[in-house]
Amino acid sequence: MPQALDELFSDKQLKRDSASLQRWGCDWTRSFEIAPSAIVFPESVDEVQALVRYAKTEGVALVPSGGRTGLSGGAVASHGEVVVSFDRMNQILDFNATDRLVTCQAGVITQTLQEFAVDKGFFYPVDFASAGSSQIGGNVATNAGGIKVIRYGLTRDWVAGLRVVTGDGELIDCNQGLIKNATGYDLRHLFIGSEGTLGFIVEADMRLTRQPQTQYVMVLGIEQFGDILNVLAHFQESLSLSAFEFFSEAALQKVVAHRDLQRPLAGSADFYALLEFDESAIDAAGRSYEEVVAKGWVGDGVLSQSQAQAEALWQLREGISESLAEFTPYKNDLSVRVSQMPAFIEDVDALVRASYPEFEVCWYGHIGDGNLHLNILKPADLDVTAFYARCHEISPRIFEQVSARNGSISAEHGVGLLKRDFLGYTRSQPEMAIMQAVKKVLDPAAIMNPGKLLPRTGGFH
Ligand code: S2G
Ligand code: ZN
Repeated sequence: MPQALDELFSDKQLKRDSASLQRWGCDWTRSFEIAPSAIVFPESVDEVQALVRYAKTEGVALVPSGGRTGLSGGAVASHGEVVVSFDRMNQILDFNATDRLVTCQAGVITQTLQEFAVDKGFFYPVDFASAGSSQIGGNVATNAGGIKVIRYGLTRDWVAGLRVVTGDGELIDCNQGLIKNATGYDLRHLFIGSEGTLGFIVEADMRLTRQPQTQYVMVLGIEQFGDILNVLAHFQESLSLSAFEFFSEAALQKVVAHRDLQRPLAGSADFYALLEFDESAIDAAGRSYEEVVAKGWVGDGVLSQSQAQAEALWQLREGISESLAEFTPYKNDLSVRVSQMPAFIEDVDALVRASYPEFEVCWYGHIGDGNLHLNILKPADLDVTAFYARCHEISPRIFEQVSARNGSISAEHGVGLLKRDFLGYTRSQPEMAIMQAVKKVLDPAAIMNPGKLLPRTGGFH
């Protein structure tokens, strides 16, 4: 690696030892080789710009690295790239109560922003299991969703301003935190979800909202996959939900065993719905509960009686991902419109059961916003390469189902390396051509996270 990195960064900002290369060259995927050439830790926007200008001149590939909680290989460095960690750009730079805006450096941990907002009497509503280690820059770069999308939307909806360093080393300031700004293309939304392939997010002006009322949680036992959506529709007739999640009995067994938790109900069911709503909706929720039981959709249910119990019930859902990790799951993160969900679930569940009779399947996810997480668990006696090959074989057939319903082959986890070659199941050829053209404009030397998100067109793979 040219020595110029040593001129750009101090010793404490530059690592080449193998332990560091392994630690910062990966994300939460486990199926890619980890082989960066160096890890750099810029401490300012100027340093990021100087690095990108050097990389553009020298043709050095750069991979952005935040909390490294990604699930699609978006932050994986396998080809000698230089990993750009934002761990040291982790300060909250500004807060304005009137504007309800917090200006964060990219490396601010999501939970830090959530706690900062509460301290100031506000609320940052985007939340998910990895919020304790994910970073705002990565949340914006992947348009992270999580468990409150049904009421609060996605990260995209909370970005009021963005500072980005493009592949030319230019610093672009998008939207300046304005509520209204009708002056042409909103480039903010081009960078949000671009997974570091168009530029590196260095600062974000994040919006805050009012703190919610005390929240109550219900977990309901449901036998038929399709009835989960009947329950969703019925509750939504009489109250506004802040969350509507689901998980299968198989997923519940894994999380109860892994975290030594209490099961939510006396008996078991094939599926469980977890609902969260405001204290003021508790009577309406009680009535809806009785009605869905009377309709035969729900067998049993529990309502949290305290904040502690609400959190314990949430653990049953939020602990699933971590509880499955030991089974090296092959993950699919799918979405269709909620109206398409019942038929889609039936088709994909039948296909998965027929395709993987020998594999254990765990379903869970944010069904209230049309997002299913399908995890196929690796049998103990099957090696990971053979297991992933078997799963990869069937993925196209699952994606055909998704495509037939105009769904997404990656609802919230991004494309990265894992879904890159399947992008055509969700994006049209003209769209992908436009994305390639935009990439050429913003990253002319193809150094910004090359090989990620966009299918290969020759050059860096
Ligand atoms: C979830 C977390 C990542 C995974 O639990 O909602 O997005 O393991 C997931 O699927
Ligand atoms: Zn999720």
